[in-house]
Amino acid sequence: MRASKNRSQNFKTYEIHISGAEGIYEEAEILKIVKGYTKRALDHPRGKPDKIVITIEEIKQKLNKIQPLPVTTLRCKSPDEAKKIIFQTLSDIGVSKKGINNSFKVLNSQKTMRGAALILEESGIRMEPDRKRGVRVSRLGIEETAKKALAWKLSKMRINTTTVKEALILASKVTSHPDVTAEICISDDPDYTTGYIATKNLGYLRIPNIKKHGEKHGGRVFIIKEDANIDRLIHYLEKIPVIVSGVRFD
Ligand code: PML
Repeated sequence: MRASKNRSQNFKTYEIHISGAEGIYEEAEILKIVKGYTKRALDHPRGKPDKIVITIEEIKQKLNKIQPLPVTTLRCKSPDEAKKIIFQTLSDIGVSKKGINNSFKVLNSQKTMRGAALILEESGIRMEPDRKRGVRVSRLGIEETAKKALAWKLSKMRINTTTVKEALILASKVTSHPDVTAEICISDDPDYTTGYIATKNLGYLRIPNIKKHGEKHGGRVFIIKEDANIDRLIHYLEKIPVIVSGVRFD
């Protein structure tokens, strides 16, 4: 689902991103999911969309199974502290200052992207072919038993929400690609102030107070290997179906 609205300013019309969602579901669930996605788009805190596009595609390929990243919520009291945590975490895994600063530029920009930016870990160069659109992670979901086990685990941590589950599934797909070093995410929802940084080894690290309440900026940055094969990476993120499985009740 993709919801947007047009805004006119200085005789120009801009499309503003309102909300997006992706999933892999059984055919029997389609009506329920479409209703939920439509409601989500119409009620979004970023505003009322004037266009909602819902695309339903049959997946014919075999689904690739992945494990979800382990979840940790860090202690963080302010956006300044969040910045320090992100800086330290990324420096420790070898991301350059330039790479980190360029990532913050994208995340703090008022021009919210629909998809994610790709930033090289050493040179900090942006690599996504279309900067307005970004790379849109698609074809991702969770198996029914894994979904129940994940809900149970997250409930114990008091974070069993759709927002957390969807972000975790997305981060698990993104970091499962060997060319991805880390993902940083700040929600573009003005009411949602928890973000995260995710890596294959460190897991999904939630960062409360990553931005101030009411701020509309946000987005996703995928920090990638300097020699990443960009076409293959984008193909994996956008087209290869991946499903989270094997979550255990323990
Ligand atoms: C989003 O708005 O989709 C991003 C949410 C990021 C954080 C989710 C969490 O609380 O773990």
